Amino acid sequence: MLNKLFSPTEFNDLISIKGQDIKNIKKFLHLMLLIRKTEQLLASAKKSGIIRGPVHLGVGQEAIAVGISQNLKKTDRVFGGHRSHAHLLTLNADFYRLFAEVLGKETGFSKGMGGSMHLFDQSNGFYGSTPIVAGTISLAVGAALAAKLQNSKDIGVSYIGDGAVEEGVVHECFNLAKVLKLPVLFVIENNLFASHMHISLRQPSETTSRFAEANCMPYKLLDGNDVVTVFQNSKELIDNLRNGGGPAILELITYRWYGHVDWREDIDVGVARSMEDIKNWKARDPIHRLSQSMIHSKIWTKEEENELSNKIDTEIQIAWDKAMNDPYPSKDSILKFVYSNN
Ligand SMILES: Cc1ncc(C[n+]2csc(CCOP(=O)(O)OP(=O)(O)O)c2C)c(N)n1
Ligand SMILES: [Mg+2]
Repeated sequence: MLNKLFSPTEFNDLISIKGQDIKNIKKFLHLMLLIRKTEQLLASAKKSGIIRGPVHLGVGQEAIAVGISQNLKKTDRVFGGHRSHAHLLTLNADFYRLFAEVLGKETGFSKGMGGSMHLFDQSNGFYGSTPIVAGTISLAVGAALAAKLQNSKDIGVSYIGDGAVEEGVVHECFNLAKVLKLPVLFVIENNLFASHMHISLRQPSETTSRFAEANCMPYKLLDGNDVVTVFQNSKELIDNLRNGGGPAILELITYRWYGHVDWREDIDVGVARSMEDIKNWKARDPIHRLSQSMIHSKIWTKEEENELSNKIDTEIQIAWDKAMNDPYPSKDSILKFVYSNN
């Protein structure tokens, strides 16, 4: 199983959808496509210079946020990092406000003052992202503590990368969450790279969930490109969290198609990634695997997929044009929303 997980040529099987709610499966496909296309548009706008700030794209990793989020409530508290478009969009598919944010417009998720790496949408459960690697994990633990003290049954979710696990605060958080038995799910998106460096050059093992054992926590290590696997297994861990079972780690093996930042696919090539690897991992595309499985089970046709794809393209283009025409924040809003004397 483990070898298979890391071998790009061996893990492109169809996804098992037998016994699943078809409505859910269609929703997974819709959301993953929407997130993919939103990020692809960001990639091309970055390439053409319209977007000024950096964008860290998670194309190829969509199944993780989509699978987990179907088990979340709006009152749960989700925290992300520098690569968090999917974490937010799966809770609130308002790609228009993401476009506006990335373009620095006042209609954006953070009123145009945060950009791609400072996203915030509390009413839908997204409590924030920051570019500081592992910068929000302690906030997720704090939010889980609050939820526990409020007897609310809400949970905290912390999305971190395999690189973030190398930050000391992560281990303090694992420890504290366990000792206080907090309802927090630590999701490790292991895409095998931190910036340009492969995990084998940074850690003694290619997996990170071994730290769950050190902290006596339940954990699962799974194929992050299989949305149904992610959905089912996160459900099990989340149900346990809500019932007072204490924190858990979910490590998901995946791969990002673009380089560390912005639109270049090959920015990491020559450092540690080969074009061959990228090609093989693309064969493990979480969207294609799901749509193929749906077509195979006759709950979906290629025509329906094309129709959905065209519909999303149109919606995204309309949203992008609207965001492009939106105003920038006024100067006095800087004093109102960035600095506060409150
Ligand atoms: C505290 C801190 N150290 C270093 C950086 C520079 N940096 C930005 S992203 C990144 C790699 C993060 O890798 P990982 O956690 O695996 O996330 P991924 O980029 O793979 O999604 C680094 C080192 C930073 N932003 N913050
Ligand atoms: Mg990584």
